[in-house]
Amino acid sequence: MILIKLGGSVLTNKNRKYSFRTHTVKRLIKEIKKSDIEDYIIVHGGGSFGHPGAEKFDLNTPDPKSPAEGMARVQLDMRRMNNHLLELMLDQGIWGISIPGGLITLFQDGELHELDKEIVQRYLSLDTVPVAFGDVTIDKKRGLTICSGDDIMVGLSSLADKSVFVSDVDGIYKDGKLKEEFTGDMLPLGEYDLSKKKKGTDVTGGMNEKVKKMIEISKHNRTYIVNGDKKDRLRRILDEEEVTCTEVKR
Ligand code: IP8
Repeated sequence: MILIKLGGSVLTNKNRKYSFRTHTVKRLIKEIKKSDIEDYIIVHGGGSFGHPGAEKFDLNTPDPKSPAEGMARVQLDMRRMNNHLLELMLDQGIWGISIPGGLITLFQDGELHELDKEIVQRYLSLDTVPVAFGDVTIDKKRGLTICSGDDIMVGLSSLADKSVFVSDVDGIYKDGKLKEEFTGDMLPLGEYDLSKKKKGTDVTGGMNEKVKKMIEISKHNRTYIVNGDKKDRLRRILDEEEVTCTEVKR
């Protein structure tokens, strides 16, 4: 079983609200289809659909503004984004099933508390491809919070033997050098190691938070980050071929 996280930075143009990168996403779906993998789950992030609204309503803080309206708006934006992806998958004969993060998770003070893996497994057993995504969800303390695609990856990690994070960078840099392997003791990343690309809003913590979650995931499976903007890298990593990437290890 392989978990594929399609990051918001490859699915959308993060500097332009609601800008879905149809051409790139079509290619990434083709790469998945062309690869030899059979059982996989797709997870995606929020990009310029989820993050601007989450920021506007402070949904990732203990004290959101107009929480009911914020929840309704951001949930709608995320479902629109998910629909774009599902449509492109369907066009290529991949039967994706929408799994909103808000319906399979429960949070406790901003941290993932529970994730219903059984729902995901049942869709898998029906020969479909579950497509779970970052969302607004219920928080037992705060009322609501943001569930990132990375939280979903953590929650599903015990089901998989490999996790692939598809991003817009070649991997993780330390002291300006791309690392083939990255371990927890190399954190935190310095200013110099973070991508200089302008990324738009990101309410869920940026690269340091992502890498911490990847380290958590690597307790259960082999965990990689690869550049989805470069042709064929996703397919190569899925097929266990040599490719530029970083493997994250505990
Ligand atoms: O892009 C965030 O998911 P992420 C989801 O994986 C929302 O951090 C709703 C902003």
